[in-house]
Amino acid sequence: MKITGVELRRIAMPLVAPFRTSFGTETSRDVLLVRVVTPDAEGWGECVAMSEPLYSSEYVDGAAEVIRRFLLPALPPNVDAQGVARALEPVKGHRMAKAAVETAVLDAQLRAAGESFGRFLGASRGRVPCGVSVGIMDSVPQLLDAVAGYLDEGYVRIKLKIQPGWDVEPVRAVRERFGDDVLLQVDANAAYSLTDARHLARLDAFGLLLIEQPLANDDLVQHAKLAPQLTTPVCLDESIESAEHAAAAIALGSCSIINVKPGRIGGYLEARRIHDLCRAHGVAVWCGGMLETGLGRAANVALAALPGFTLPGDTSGSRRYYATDITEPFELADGHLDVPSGPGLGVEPIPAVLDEVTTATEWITL
Ligand code: OSB
Ligand code: MG
Repeated sequence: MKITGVELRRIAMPLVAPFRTSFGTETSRDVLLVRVVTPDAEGWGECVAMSEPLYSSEYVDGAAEVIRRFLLPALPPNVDAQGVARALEPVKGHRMAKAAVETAVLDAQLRAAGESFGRFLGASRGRVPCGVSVGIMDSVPQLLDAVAGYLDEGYVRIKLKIQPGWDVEPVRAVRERFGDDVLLQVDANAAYSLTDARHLARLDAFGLLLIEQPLANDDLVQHAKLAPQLTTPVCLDESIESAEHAAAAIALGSCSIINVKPGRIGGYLEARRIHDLCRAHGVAVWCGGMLETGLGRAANVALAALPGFTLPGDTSGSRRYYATDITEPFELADGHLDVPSGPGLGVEPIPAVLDEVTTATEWITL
């Protein structure tokens, strides 16, 4: 496939409510979109890097810089999606930037071929069950109202963001109010250390599906020491940046579940490799999210439909984060989202909406 040029587009998407985690509070999402243009089709990739390097080392200005300065110049004149990672291999890290480029190339390739992401990746279902990630709140009553609203909307699983000082009490309150049948899990975004093991074991009483990333990003060994001290299964998010990390985590016993975020690990092809690896080892995977717009959401929903994704993902409806999405909104039906079936991502940006939220565009001729 010959790429004639690439547009880097920045959009500012206000959130319907502030989203607070152990690493910060977001009120607006600053998203970098990559649009690859070929003679036959165009393709979109959404970069999941956030404004600041607090979730991981990448951040959106840095991603734009590495894409324009190092990644696009490294692409050969003719490239398909499978060749992108190989061409970009000499550049270390920057997986979020690489994922955005690869996804845009894959989208263009699939649109030209008339094949959907779901079909290409190996989706085995037409719709996926949806969970929702619930931020840290100022008070427990406020949290209970938020959870009640999401359960009313049909979400089949609740994930509570936790941090020291906001863990056992909110979990207990949600269990007491909504009962033991609610699928419930927590996400610490690396806010604890191994010396907190006995405190974290207090969560064992609440029958959680999992605890996500309790310890630091680079601490596979310490997670392996923590896991046997908890009955709550340990799930890794930030720690897993590649299939190699996933293999190491499984071998070390650092986790028994993995949150697969294509953006974090370099793209959907690597995500499928992690899915296959985990499936072979009996390790459950689920599809995480990074507050994606409809473009990134479409691809995540397709991935979440693979057979090894046995737990509900953070694949919520568009309005969980955005009053107006840049694509037709994803809307829950019976707690599920449909996997788009059209070519490529199967969704398009709505030009007027896209223009309204655009803060900058840059055209790069290849
Ligand atoms: O740790 O899963 C995370 C959002 C931004 C950065 C990290 C995380 C999250 C979420 C929200 O939990 C997932 C989503 O709904 O998109
Ligand atoms: Mg997480």
